[in-house]
Amino acid sequence: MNKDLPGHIKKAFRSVERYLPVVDLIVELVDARMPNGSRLRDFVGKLSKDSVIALSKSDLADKNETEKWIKRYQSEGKVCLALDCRSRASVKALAKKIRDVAFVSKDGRAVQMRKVRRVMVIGIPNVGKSTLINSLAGRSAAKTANKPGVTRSIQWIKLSGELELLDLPGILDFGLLRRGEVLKLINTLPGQDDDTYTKGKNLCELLISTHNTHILPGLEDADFNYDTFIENYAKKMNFVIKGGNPDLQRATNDIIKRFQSGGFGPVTLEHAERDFSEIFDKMNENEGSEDL
Ligand SMILES: Nc1nc2c(ncn2[C@@H]2O[C@H](COP(=O)(O)OP(=O)(O)OP(=O)(O)O)[C@@H](O)[C@H]2O)c(=O)[nH]1
Ligand SMILES: [Mg+2]
Repeated sequence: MNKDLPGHIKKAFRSVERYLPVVDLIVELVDARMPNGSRLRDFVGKLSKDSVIALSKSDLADKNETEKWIKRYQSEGKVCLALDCRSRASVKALAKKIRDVAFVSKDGRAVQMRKVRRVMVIGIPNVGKSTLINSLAGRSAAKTANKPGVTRSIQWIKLSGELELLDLPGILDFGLLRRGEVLKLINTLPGQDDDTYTKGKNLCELLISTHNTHILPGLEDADFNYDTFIENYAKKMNFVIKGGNPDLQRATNDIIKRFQSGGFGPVTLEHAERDFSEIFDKMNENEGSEDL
């Protein structure tokens, strides 16, 4: 475990270890806009428990790509489904899967050994864990907000019947932290406003890599250059600073906010049929190229 991780994340790791023996099922929540890039694959893999992969924020992701991700995880033997965690109707399918997996033994017979079945929801910060739990429970039992690090303490939330869900703070492992610049695009790391230039540049490069160039004029240019692109965007939007120069910072923030809030329509930044590891690794090298 990284000794530099924030206290509540270290606590979350300890809680996973502590509660694992009494947990029957893990719901691994990943962001549908970047499924593998937001997945605690190694960590969850080592826990040796039945697990379901749920793709959160699928309302913000490209539906075709989400289908491909589901097929990919299913072909790897995983139970997987896509959700809008804010919608009770959307999480119903997950509630059914949880019951199927948690209450039916491997040979297909109903499990009766213990009455209460416990489910742990694991995922990176701000992926939608508490929102999902609230929708499953049908009430606002867990605190939520659109910033990473909202859940600080661990709590069991009782669902109707014999299910209990564990809401944990978000977890980040070494592999994901190494790709911090990529995670900032989906608003997962605290202190994200420090280098908007890098974020804007990375977002545009990923939009190009995933063939989302129709979103903004200039992205499709064969000799795409971020500095020229963002200057043109600021001019077009009439973002100016004193003296009449284009406001590049405002332009960058505007693009990032629009992407994060779904303002460009559904967009997926990682394709299931291609390995994005190299592209993501390179994103951290874009760091701090220019002062805005
Ligand atoms: N559009 C959309 N927004 C979602 C979805 N799930 C969660 N959100 C939003 O994402 C933000 C973060 O949700 P939380 O449930 O607090 O996330 P968390 O994983 O519990 O975050 P931490 O406790 O900080 O680790 C909130 O603004 C939610 O409304 C979803 O499926 N679609
Ligand atoms: Mg939470």
